Amino acid sequence: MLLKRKSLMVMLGLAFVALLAACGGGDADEPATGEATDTETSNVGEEVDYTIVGIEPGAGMMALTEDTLEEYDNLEGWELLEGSTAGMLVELDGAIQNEEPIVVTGWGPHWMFVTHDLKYLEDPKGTFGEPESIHTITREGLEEDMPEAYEILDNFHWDLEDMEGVMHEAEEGSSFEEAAQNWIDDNRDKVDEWTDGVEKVDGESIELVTTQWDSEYASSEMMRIVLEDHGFEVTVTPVDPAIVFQAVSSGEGDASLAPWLPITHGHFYEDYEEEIVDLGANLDGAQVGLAVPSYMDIDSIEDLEPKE
Ligand code: PBE
Repeated sequence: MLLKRKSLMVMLGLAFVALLAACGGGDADEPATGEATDTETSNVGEEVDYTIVGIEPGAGMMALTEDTLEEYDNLEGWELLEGSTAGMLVELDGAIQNEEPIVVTGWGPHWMFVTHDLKYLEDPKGTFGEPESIHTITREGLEEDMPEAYEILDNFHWDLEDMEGVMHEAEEGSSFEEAAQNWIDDNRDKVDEWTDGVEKVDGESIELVTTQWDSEYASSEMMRIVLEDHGFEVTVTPVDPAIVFQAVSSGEGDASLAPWLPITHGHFYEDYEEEIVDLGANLDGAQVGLAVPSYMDIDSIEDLEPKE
């Protein structure tokens, strides 16, 4: 289903490019002659129409990018395009195939950095922060109500390669469920460390709220299986980051593995800090920033020219 939608979007994108070429639009002709050395002398801002290709409007990264547009004087006149992660990835893919310049909201863990040769632009003002962590949060009272789940969630920590492994397998065509199950089978020792000594329960219901990015599908599916193996009935509900915090603070959701902190979801965290329990990092080394294909001759956000 997802694949089909993706290829339809690619086809639409190609049709659009073909149309542009047929109309003889000056811009569409450029990439044919566009060698790496050209980018040095030409104006990247102009070439990308002073536009950063963004994702879903509710993403933490979108707010960070808006802050970035305000913080950097050289980004005067730039715009951030709202859309979807799938749409951004199609644009990125198209640009790279034609060796055209493009500036996107990038993050990792994500396969975009594996399948494409990308680099983060340096961020001297630090609006995107340093590499951060993905945290586990729970509602108040979970520790008393469901000590077994609380303990497993509290023990849960895995490495970048673990999450990337699940994401990679899912990207290759497996469902997240299959990929997560395979990871669990291959990493029994790690899972045992989280669950050892924790009593099994008999069909208690627990709701995990999560966001709709692959990294969070990977962690939530994996934890769903681990908790189900421990006797829980698990519901996983994907929502916007703001709703993750709202749901856990109100007790509608029991826990979440999705908050990227301290930066990406920092403003939500600040709003709800008093009403949630933060169990700390479940993964270290997540990163967000503006990303460009490596063939582009710029290295820093400050290299992007203002709109005249
Ligand atoms: N992301 C991926 C999300 C969180 C996970 C960085 C695109 C965001 O809220 O920006």
